[in-house]
Amino acid sequence: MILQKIKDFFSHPSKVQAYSLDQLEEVLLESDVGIQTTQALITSLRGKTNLAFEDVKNAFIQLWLPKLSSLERVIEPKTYPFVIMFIGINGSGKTTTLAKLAYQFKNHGKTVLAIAADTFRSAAREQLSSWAQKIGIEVFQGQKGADPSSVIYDGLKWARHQKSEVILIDTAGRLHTKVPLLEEMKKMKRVIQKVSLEASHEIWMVLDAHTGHNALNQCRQFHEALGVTGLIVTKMDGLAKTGMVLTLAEALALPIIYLGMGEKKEDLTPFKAQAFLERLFVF
Ligand SMILES: Nc1nc2c(ncn2[C@@H]2O[C@H](COP(=O)(O)OP(=O)(O)OP(=O)(O)O)[C@@H](O)[C@H]2O)c(=O)[nH]1
Ligand SMILES: [Mg+2]
Repeated sequence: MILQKIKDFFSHPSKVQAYSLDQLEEVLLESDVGIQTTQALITSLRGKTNLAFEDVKNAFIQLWLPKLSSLERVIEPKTYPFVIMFIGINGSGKTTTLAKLAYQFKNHGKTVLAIAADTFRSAAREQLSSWAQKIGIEVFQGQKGADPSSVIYDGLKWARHQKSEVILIDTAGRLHTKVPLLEEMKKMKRVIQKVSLEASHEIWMVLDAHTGHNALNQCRQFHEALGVTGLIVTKMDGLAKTGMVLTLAEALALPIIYLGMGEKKEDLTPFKAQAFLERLFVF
């Protein structure tokens, strides 16, 4: 996808014959792969004769594989309860991802409780309830307009009472630039830490793959405020600018846990570096 320009470059016979590394360098820069990647690729390709598209593809994958592989993370909790709070900007796919994950844990025989801490958007609680019904999990609902931290507090107490193994917390979408909303989330995190002392806590940021360049800013600010423990990139089934995953990997090196591949409950796949990189070259 982001590498369409490289493919085009090699699909013009005249260009291939007359190709030069300088021209390829120009194309790489236009393809949005970044200066560092471009320079590393050009260095690794120097001296090769009859350069073809496959050579660039293989060099690109070799270059990125070690870094991206180090960001894979398998979710097999060793201790329960396992608490995950989902955060991100509006419409990134938090609620849908929560539902998909609930479905996976449920299929592994775990008891799952979803806490509806998005008390802001009017249809949010109904959306989560409708998913929960489909999947067959319980939802802890707060009052509409309630303080999300207090909903989390009550929800976690309820989870303890119910002996829930996996607790998934849905939160309202918010911009990374809105300081009061970031402060609100910090408070939510403090509540989780306080109430579930013995549990493992995760904060997963859900990002839409179409976000483009702004993704880095978003991630950085959420991470600074909260200490994000993992990323989920959604809407990978569309024609996404997946290049932003590379930018994030380079700049922040946060684990990438799952990729969202559609709107159905089954459409969540663990992030695998090799498959991800191969996919960048499918047009
Ligand atoms: N194609 C596709 N659509 C997705 C994916 N994940 C979520 N969506 C869609 O994106 C839209 C927004 O998803 P939500 O889960 O409501 O997003 P959210 O982050 O909870 O939104 P807010 O609560 O309003 O901030 C919905 O129409 C989802 O069906 C995905 O992986 N692929
Ligand atoms: Mg939502």
